[in-house]
This record gives sequence, C-alpha cells and structure tokens, in this order.
Amino acid sequence: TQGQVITCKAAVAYEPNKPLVIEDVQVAPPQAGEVRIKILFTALCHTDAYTWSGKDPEGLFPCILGHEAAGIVESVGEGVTEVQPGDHVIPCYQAECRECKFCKSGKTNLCGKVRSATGVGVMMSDRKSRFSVNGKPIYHFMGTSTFSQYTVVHDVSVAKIDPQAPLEKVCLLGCGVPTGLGAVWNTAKVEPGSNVAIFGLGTVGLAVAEGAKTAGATRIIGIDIDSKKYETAKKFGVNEFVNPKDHQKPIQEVIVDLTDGGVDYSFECIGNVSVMRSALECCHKGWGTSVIVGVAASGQEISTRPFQLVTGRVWKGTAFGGFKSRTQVPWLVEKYMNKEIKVDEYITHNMTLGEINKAFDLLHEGTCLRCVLST
Ligand code: NAD
Ligand code: AHE
Ligand code: ZN
Repeated sequence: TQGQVITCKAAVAYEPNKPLVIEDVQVAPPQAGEVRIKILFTALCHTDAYTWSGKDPEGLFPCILGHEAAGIVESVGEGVTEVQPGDHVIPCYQAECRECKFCKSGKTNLCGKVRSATGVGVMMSDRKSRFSVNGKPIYHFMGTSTFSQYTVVHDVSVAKIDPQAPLEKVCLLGCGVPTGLGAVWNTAKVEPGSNVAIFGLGTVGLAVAEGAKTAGATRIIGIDIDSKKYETAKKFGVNEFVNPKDHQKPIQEVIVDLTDGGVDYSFECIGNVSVMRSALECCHKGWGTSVIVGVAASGQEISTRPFQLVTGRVWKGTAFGGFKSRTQVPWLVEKYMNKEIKVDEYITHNMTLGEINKAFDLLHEGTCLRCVLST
C-alpha cells in the first residue's frame, strides 16, 4: 500500500450534531514529513463531542474527529527518520518538534511547528487535506483524525511506544489520562500534604485525583453534580465528596469553610466558566492555585474580582497536562507497563467504529468514562 491511496472506513462528521456517517474514505499517501498510521483503537473524549456540537471556533465540517488513539505506522513520507512502518505509535494532538521557539523555551509543552495547519484541518506542507470522499476533501481534526482506519499526521505528532504495550488500553494515553496527571505534576506541581479540590469527576478529573494521590496530597475533595461519581472516584484517590446541589451557599464558600480558608490547589475539569470562577475562589488566600483544564465554548469568558489575584491566588491553565508529547508519552506507557499508573480502570465500554454514534450517546451518560472503539 506504500505510496498508494488507501480506501478505508472512517466516521465523517458532515454537520454539527448530525449523526456521524461511516464512509469509504480515500486516504492519500503521506507527503514529506508525514506519517500514515493504521489506527487500531480510538477512544472518545469530551472534546470530540464539543467540536461536533458546533461550539468549537476551530471546528470545520465535514471532518474526521478523534484524538485519543493508538495504531501502527503503515508508511512514511520523505525525510521521516524517527518512525518506520511497523512501529507502534500514539498520535499526539500536541506536537513536539524540539526546534521551534516554544519547544526550545523550556517553559511550555506547546509546539508551534504545525499548529497553524492543525487548527484549520489541513496538513502543513501544502495546506491540503489527505482525506477525501468521492474526490471531495474532508478536513482533519487536531492533527490526528483518529475516527478512521487510516490517518495521516505530521511526524512531529507521533510518539513511538513499546511494541509490547496493549494498544487497546494505551490509546487512552493520547489525551485524558495524561492531561489529568500532568495538570497535577507539571502545571500545579502539587506538594505532599496539600489539600486539593477537583471540579468534575469524569476521566480528566479522576486522573487529576490519581495524580494528586501519587503526589502525596492529603485531602482530595471531589465535586460533582452527580453523586454517583463518588464511589468510582474513591478508587482514584478522592477521599471527600461534595455535591453543589446539596448546598444553598455558593460552592466556593462551602469548600472554603471545609478547609479552613481554602484549598492549596483546585482543578476545573468540566469546561464551565462559572465553575472556573468557583474553582479559583475556593483557593486559599496568599498561595492557592487553580488550574483550568476544561474546554469552554466559543464566546464564553471567565471573570472574578481582581482582588482574588491581588491577594495571592493564581489562575493557570493546562494543555495535555504540560507533557512534552513525543518525549513523555512513551514514558507514560512505560509507567503503565510497570503498573505505576492506571489506564484500564478508565475504560468502561468497548465498541466498534461502526457503533460510534451509540458511543457518543454514552458519553453523555454518567456511567461512561472512556469508551474504546476497535476500528
Ligand atoms: P466528562 O464529561 O466525562 O466529565 C465532566 C464531569 O463534570 C462529569 O462527571 C459531570 O457530572 C461533571 N459536571 C458537569 N457540570 C458540573 C457542575 N456544574 N459542577 C460539578 N460537576 C459538574 O469530561 P472529560 O472527558 O473528563 O473532560 C473534561 C473536560 O476537560 C472537557 O471540557 C474536555 O474538553 C476537557 N479536556 C481538556 C484537555 C486539555 O488539554 N486542557 C484535555 C482533555 C479534556
Ligand atoms: N479548539 C478549541 C480549543 C480546544 C483546546 O483547548 N484543546 C486543548 C486540548 S483538549 C483535548 O481533549 C489543547 O490542547 N489546547 C491547546 C491547543 O493548542 O489547542 C477552541 O475552543 O478554540
Ligand atoms: Zn481529549
């Protein structure tokens, strides 16, 4: 198949919120600096649902969504040296070129090399898509487009992993789990003995809990409007639970009262701007740090009294948990193989690519953390 167009199945999003259509899609060969991957497993993340909803200003239609996956390199374009056909890989929506201003800064995991293309659904070299249906182009998404049996990505967006690792599990290391762990370890840098509040106990919030537990946090307070979330959350390290619906007072006041003035660290893992405010305001005066992890819709804005920051609270955000993708995803895979981090525990459902619309329905039900699709 090397050098040839591949026809395969992919789930195409033609319009916001309209069911995805499983189509025969043509996938062009990888050009210079590109890699074509046979995707074997892909999970659904809340961000896929967000873009599908039409609220993502970077959402373009028709497109192939999906960004949490694992597969095997099928072929590589000219000049690609770091991976070869047969390598087991995880596509990385956060690239790492190791050459740009961002990569060299030592201050961020964001990379500038291909971001201008991945934000508009095309490949960098010719600003075109490698996907088409009957000759009509279909946009890429986040530089990954994993809801397809084959995809083409930039070489700076591919992490080569241990071939022994089970792809049906480690696909989760493409987004949600690293995001939560890294928000704690890299962005907040939680110290032993800290008090932590986590708003939203989906996969990302639970991974924050796991990260906080391993960092030695003492009180790990989970906050969710669905009380059923507490049972599962205990297994990830949450040791106190608050449902905002059980209280008259604003949730930040409830947390401040519970913690003698506020928590050392808080994390917003929902994408709700009013909860982002609560998360900041439940932090302790003088040092409390709040990390925004959730993605909020186009047009939404955050607000608080500047006095909150004047008096020492810190507001931060994180993308992919601050992890350098190509360097650290293989390291996370090894941590999983050594049983130092959970992955299997986040997988509540398994389905096929053909059942993707059902899988999206599940995502909105409280019982689903991650649903892994075999392609
Ligand atoms: P999820 O839907 O599984 O989890 C959200 C949780 O929040 C649910 O348990 C829900 O009951 C709870 N919730 C909803 N409204 C609430 C409220 N007002 N107060 C308290 N709890 C509330 O989602 P997820 O897959 O865990 O993702 C969470 C967020 O993180 C999404 O916005 C997603 O787009 C974002 N995300 C960001 C990054 C990043 O790099 N920054 C990476 C992955 C995901
Ligand atoms: N396109 C959206 C922004 C989406 C967003 O913030 N994405 C996160 C990853 S979410 C993964 O589930 C991210 O890494 N952002 C950094 C980046 O460079 O995109 C919008 O609202 O515009
Ligand atoms: Zn995601």
